[in-house]
Amino acid sequence: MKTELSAQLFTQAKALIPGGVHSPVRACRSVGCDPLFVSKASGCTITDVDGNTFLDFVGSWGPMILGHAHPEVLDAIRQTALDGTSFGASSPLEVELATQVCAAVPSIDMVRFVSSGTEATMSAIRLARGYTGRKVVVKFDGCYHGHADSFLVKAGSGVITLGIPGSPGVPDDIVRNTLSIPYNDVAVLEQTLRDPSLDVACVIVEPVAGNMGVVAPKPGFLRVLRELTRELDIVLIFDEVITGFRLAPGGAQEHFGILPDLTCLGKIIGGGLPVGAYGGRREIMSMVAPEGPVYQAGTLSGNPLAMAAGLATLRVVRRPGFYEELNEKSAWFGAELEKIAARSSVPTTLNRVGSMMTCFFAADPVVDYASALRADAARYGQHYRQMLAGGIWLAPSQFEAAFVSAAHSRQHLQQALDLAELSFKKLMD
Ligand code: KE4
Repeated sequence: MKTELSAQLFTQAKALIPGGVHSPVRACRSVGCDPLFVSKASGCTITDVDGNTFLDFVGSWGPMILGHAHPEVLDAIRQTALDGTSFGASSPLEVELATQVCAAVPSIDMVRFVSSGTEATMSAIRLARGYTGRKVVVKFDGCYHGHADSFLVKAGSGVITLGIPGSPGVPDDIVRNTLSIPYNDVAVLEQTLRDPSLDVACVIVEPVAGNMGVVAPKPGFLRVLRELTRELDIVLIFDEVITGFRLAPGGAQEHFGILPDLTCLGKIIGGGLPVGAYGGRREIMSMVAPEGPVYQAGTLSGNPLAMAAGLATLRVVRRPGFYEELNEKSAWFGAELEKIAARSSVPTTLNRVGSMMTCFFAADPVVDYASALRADAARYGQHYRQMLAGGIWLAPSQFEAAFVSAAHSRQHLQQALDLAELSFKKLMD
């Protein structure tokens, strides 16, 4: 596979940009190769600057549920751009998208748009602290909520991949108010939330974790979390930046029937453009400036192009049968992958919820951060490189999710399965 132009660009990039990338996981360090530079993408394929085309299972880390360059999304962006790209003032599209989000997500009465998932989650915990007057944020090991200071303790996603247990530059007196406990452990959860010495403002959780690889909540985990936080007047925040409009129109909270107090969204609601959102109960959201005292602002919040791309995306996902078809073919794909792994005797565990999944190179179940870290990341790296050479674009980390999109046909998925079978065989050589 020719990679000369990517190599040249990477050399240039490293002189100008830290690590040569604008987000650490893209550097592909944990999978032992240099990043390829993308020139274009369409449907379920992505093409690099050297002309190599791949079947894409990253989907820009979740936003591209329709596939890339969907004609309705492109038309919406194109038409909107003709009337200008940013006003720094209110415009009709932000009201329309707010209407769609509030109608689709069961727990959201009011919503505020921002420009990234990180902005959404950092604003949500500030709001929870302002609403309760308390300080402590409880999160879960292996869950990643973006790179705001308060979250960088035992985070998932890029931090696991880079092996940074937190991060330099985060003052102790910030992370002193963040407690990270094991995911799926109701005993530790109850003990923590009932600890009278703790002044817990909120719990933030990925209702399906995607950033230690995909890890589903054990039966009852979310219910107990909801019951305890309600009993103790602790704000429950679902970080649905990945799961929002991925698992269902109403995200994980619709999928599991558990309603949080606040929800963070991102990725899909921007249709590939920069959008994040946080929303929830009116009595909490009305605390946000200028209606209330909790300050949050953003130059490009509600950007018309991003709103238009998000609206076009939600129009398509709302069509009858969209999720049924996506989830059915994802289930088929996951089941076939499990059969291939079993035939190849490569120790793997497949965790899948809807169209998000992770094939862990681990023999035992992966139910939390500690068990995820027992996966063989080096073997994942070998698999990654073999699949890339065969034309399959996977997440460059064992601790991320793979996504199936509406643009993946059964033929595309079968092509990926055939290559996975070859790759597994090589892993056992
Ligand atoms: P952004 O600030 O990257 O838009 O969103 C942060 C975020 C918040 N919450 C969840 C559940 C998330 O998954 C993310 C970001 N996801 C990662 C991939 N797992 C983004 C990829 C990257 O960091 O480059």
